[in-house]
Amino acid sequence: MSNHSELTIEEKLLGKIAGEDTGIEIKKTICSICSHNCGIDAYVKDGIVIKVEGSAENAASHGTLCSKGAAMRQYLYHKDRIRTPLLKKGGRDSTEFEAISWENAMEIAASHLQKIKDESGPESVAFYVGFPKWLRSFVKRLCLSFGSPNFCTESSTCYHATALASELTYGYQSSPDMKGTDCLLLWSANPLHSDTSSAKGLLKAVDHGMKLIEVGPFVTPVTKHAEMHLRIRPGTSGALALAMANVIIEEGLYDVEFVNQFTKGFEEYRSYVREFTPKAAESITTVPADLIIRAARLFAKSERAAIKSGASPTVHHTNGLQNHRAIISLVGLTGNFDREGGHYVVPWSYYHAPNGLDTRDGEFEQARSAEGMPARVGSDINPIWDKLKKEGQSVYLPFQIKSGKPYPIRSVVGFGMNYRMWPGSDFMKEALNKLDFLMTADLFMTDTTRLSDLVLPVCSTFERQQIKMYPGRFGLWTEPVIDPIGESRSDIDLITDLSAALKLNDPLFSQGYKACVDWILEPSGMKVADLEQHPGGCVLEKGSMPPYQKYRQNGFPTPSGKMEFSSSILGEAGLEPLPKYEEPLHSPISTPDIAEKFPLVLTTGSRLPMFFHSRTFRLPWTRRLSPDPMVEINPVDAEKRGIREGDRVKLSTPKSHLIVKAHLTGKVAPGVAAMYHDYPGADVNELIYPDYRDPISGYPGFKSLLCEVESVT
Ligand SMILES: Nc1nc2c(c(=O)[nH]1)N[C@H]1C(S)=C(S)[C@@H](COP(=O)(O)OP(=O)(O)OC[C@H]3O[C@@H](n4cnc5c(=O)[nH]c(N)nc54)[C@H](O)[C@@H]3O)O[C@H]1N2
Ligand SMILES: Nc1nc2c(c(=O)[nH]1)N[C@H]1C(S)=C(S)[C@@H](COP(=O)(O)OP(=O)(O)OC[C@H]3O[C@@H](n4cnc5c(=O)[nH]c(N)nc54)[C@H](O)[C@@H]3O)O[C@H]1N2
Ligand code: SF4
Ligand SMILES: [Mo]
Repeated sequence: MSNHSELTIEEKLLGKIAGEDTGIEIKKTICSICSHNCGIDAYVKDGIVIKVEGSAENAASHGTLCSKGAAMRQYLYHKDRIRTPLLKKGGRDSTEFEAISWENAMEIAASHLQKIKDESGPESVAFYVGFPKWLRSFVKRLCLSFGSPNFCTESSTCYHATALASELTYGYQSSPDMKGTDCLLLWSANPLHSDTSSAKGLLKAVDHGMKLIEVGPFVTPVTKHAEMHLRIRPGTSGALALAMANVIIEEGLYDVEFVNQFTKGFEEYRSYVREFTPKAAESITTVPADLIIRAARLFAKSERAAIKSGASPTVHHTNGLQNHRAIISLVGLTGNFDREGGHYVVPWSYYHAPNGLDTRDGEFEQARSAEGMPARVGSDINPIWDKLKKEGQSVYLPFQIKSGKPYPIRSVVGFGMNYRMWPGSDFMKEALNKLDFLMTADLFMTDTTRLSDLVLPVCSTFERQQIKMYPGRFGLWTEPVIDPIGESRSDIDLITDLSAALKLNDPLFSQGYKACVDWILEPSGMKVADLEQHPGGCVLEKGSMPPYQKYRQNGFPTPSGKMEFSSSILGEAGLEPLPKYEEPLHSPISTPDIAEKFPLVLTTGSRLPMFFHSRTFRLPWTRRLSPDPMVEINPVDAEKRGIREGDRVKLSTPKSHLIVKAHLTGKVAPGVAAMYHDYPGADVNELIYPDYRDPISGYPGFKSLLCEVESVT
């Protein structure tokens, strides 16, 4: 590499070249715009980040940054960053705040929370964390030490239901092993938009001969690499999976030894899937029967096969949990569970990274047992969720705040809380407005912080310490690379200070973040100090990956000790034990009367590469890539309605409507409309009923409801 000695100092400064002469230093950190936490080389001069680049030594991101990460400086230094603690002046409807000190803020927070605790019990304070994952164990520990069972998170709408489906079926979660996998069923996942760090590996595997079957209503950047694309009607994954099972069983392509020895309920399942002939499934899913047959054969005849599903698109349906059980049952049926190149079970370690390390996250979170505390939010409605996930079902939070039943929730302490995440976000907003005390911590002033009585400014990864474990045995510890913006602080300092202000006497919190992390890591034999020696990250030497086929020794951690086609837990709860297919609550088949007025199937929130939920709309670089809120429809449907590209249209559901732009694209199938969530000024979640949800998981039906699009131009 050139040492740039031929350049003048002015040229070097212009090129932002690091060196003693330019005073530009390269400091190692990570991007926190999403939880992939790609490695970043921050070019820092005079305490200011002047450039960011992907950090080549990061084994997870390989030196790459996506469009959002590349705009990191706009995120860091945005004018919306909250610079001091803010106290609302005037009543709930006021939008005026006064700046106060941290000391004052902690006193105010503690006195309100203590008062509510004394009057109504600690359970009447709910603690909530939005998308941010890295601080969750700390907030949960705070919540339980305070005495409240109501720890709630954004996972009430994300990933946990796919995990729940897997736990009900296998007793644990698994993921594709991608070691010599011959066939990958990519079921509702668009890694080139949503999981860029895994995309490279996926395309490489395809180059090396792995066959890809894509399932999903959209044409995606992966489609051209796929052997076949099963373009289903949103919300019908279950019917497709059952039809694939039908073909696999009828043609004798299933793993007889595994099924006979290690599964429960196969006969009932076999007899149920007889209904789902490829022809029958074609009429439900719109996928041609011969394509279903070909996909089933390719998947089942492949030596090593796996299913990569998205974190949430299969479960964002009112029938999502059973649909997902039907999908993952195909893994066991074909004998691909817990084996090389199939699905691998690696217990989750610190921050949910499957890396073979033994850590005590669970113990840390449960500083105090929730046993004996009142029932968690939503547990009466979704007892299975409550039993297995052991956290409140956030989707039910606004209902309990509003009704005061079974007991009042009077305060919410929210970290990274965005009420626009909720189905019926207007309903959630009304609920928050009913609280006696709403306190939120965020980097930015948002629609939610603006509602709050007390707003606390937190900082980004560039300004804080953070441990990060990546799947694939790589980890790192960051030190701040710049001073915090304004008086913002790390969430962890806020949490530990609040704990002290509430006099919770937490012996670990009082020692600070690093000591807490060391405590969590202790069984692994690793310490923060080991990671500190490698600021760009290092391979985790400690621990070892578990063997395959653990079930042969230990059975499955389900009530029967087997993989359960027929779930004991669901059966005992009086629910349907088989992964039975039901139509979405609203669909052209289940509610033809509604479909008459709202004939299109609406799917919301499929990921766009330049946005991350609510986070990057405010960044000029990313916003410019998709400036206006738009609904995407197929040109065939547009033509029927006299709609042209860019027309202003009314997108309506039985609940409400929005005026947005029309984008005509073959990406969405005929009969389907798609809109991204969180768009400022056009919140699609206002079009969804707050109780439009799956009866078992409580998950919202974000991705299959009914709508109509009409021209208003
Ligand atoms: N850029 C970006 N990346 C993200 C996020 C983001 O906001 N922005 N969010 C992150 C989070 S929290 C999550 S949960 C993941 C989600 O990311 P993914 O799991 O990839 O989910 P989506 O992009 O919603 O949908 C992926 C594919 O699912 C299919 N699909 C859409 N609707 C349906 C349906 O009704 N049924 C079926 N069977 N398939 C459907 C479509 O073909 C779509 O291309 O992305 C993560 N990554
Ligand atoms: N219609 C529809 N709605 C959906 C979905 C959909 O597909 N369709 N997807 C659902 C899914 S899967 C998800 S994951 C949710 C997204 O859930 P949200 O929680 O809405 O996600 P974000 O908007 O990314 O983050 C919330 C807030 O966290 C703040 N934040 C960022 N980093 C930190 C931090 O380190 N500390 C603190 N205290 N705050 C921070 C951000 O500034 C932001 O205001 O949306 C759900 N809602
Ligand atoms: S926003 Fe992009 S660069 Fe940042 S962590 Fe996520 S994928 Fe990586
Ligand atoms: Mo999510």
